[in-house]
Amino acid sequence: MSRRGFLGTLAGAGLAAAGCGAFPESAGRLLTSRLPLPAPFTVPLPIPPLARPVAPGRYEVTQRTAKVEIIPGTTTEIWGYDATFPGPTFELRRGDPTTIRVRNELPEPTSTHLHGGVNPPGSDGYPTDLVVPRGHSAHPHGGHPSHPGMRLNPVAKDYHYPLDQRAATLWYHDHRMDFTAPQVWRGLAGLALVRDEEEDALPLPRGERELPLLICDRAFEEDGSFRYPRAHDPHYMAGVEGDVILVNGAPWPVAEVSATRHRLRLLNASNARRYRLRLAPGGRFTQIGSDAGLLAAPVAHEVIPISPGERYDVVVDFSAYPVGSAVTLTDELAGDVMRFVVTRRAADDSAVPAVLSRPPERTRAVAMRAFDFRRTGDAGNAAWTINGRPYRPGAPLARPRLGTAEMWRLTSDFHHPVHLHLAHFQVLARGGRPPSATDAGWKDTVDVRPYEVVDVLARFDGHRGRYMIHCHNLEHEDMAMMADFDVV
Ligand SMILES: [Cu+2]
Repeated sequence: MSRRGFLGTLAGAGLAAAGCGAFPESAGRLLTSRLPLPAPFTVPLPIPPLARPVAPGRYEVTQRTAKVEIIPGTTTEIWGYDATFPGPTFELRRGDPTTIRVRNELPEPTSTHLHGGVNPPGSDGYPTDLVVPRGHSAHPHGGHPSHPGMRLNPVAKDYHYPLDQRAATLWYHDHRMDFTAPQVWRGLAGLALVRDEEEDALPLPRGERELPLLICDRAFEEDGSFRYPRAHDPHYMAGVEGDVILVNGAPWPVAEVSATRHRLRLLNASNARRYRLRLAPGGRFTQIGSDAGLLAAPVAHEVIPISPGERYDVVVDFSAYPVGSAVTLTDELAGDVMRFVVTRRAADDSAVPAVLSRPPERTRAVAMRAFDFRRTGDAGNAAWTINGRPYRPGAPLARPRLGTAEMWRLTSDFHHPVHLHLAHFQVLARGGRPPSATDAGWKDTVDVRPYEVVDVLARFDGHRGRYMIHCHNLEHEDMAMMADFDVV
């Protein structure tokens, strides 16, 4: 179905159900599973495998379908990078340029975006820069006129990452025009950790005490397959939420830990679900990093609100709990996420220093621009738009100059986690007031809540060319809430 076709049929009923009244914290519509679900905290926490280079600075990864056991006793077909969900974790280093060849053996085209990466436009995962699998129609949009900027790369594409950027928790995921939401739901996402000397010098927990936690929700059919609505279903215009919380691909898992500090790299890889993470029976997260790298100094939080696309790099000190304790990572909005069981005492020479890093300074904004994220049109003809416009590739809404900073004012009618490609930003204000403690640091995604005004200072560094600003609620993204900007 064409974009125009589905926009023409949007009824808006789902949005009304999810978004009316006092604006609940949830952003999507719940899809419930049709099979018995496992008891929480029975499946061990998996750690995604590390990607192995085929040569220095060179990786090859193949997108394939696979049958995996997610709900014990059933199998689920996934679409995975190297047939795993999450995909392999890439351990990358600042100053070591890396090429990743992505080979597509799936039934549909893909585009891979390294989220948080400062990459040239040809390797940024533009939504119409597609890797088309062998045997697929040469016109993946089925009769659409070709989009400006559309590129069809047969079978494989090399993504070049200069890695001239600070240590940070990045992630990669599919970004195909109109189909990101269903393709990420099937499993096309994984982590990429950038390390550097500044981070190496810190006495942070490492090795098995550094846990990447990719958190997402899914729903399952009776036969174990992923449950998802038909693409662009207007009843799910608000976004799709599942009733099973997966961490690293396992339902409400459990991890045994020693009574020591652990570094948790939290990523919300959900399509639409927002979380407010807490520790039960109590405890604190010491935040050391944001989306785009280490903070200047640690910040303590009891609750971490995390919207789709955001990362929080935190340290939890399990020595605060008696051996034998269960420490549950919970979501204030929906319940359990995963559990840690403190099994033994152990020596701990890690620490969280009072000074962590020297992030780049803020520079003066040379321009101010406004981006309004809003549903437009009436029930029969609704779309998610930016400044009133549904996404049109090749029609940039802004032309910031390379090497400058601009203040971008983000306004919203609903929950919209706003993501900028290329540019990292700092939150300057929320609703004219100082930002929240959890807004600290350089970021690439910010949770803009209903009727909120969020001001960010964005730096346009690294590369000229075409990039994007979009909502990271993936259903909103697929229903046109994206725009290009050109760095000139
Ligand atoms: Cu949105």
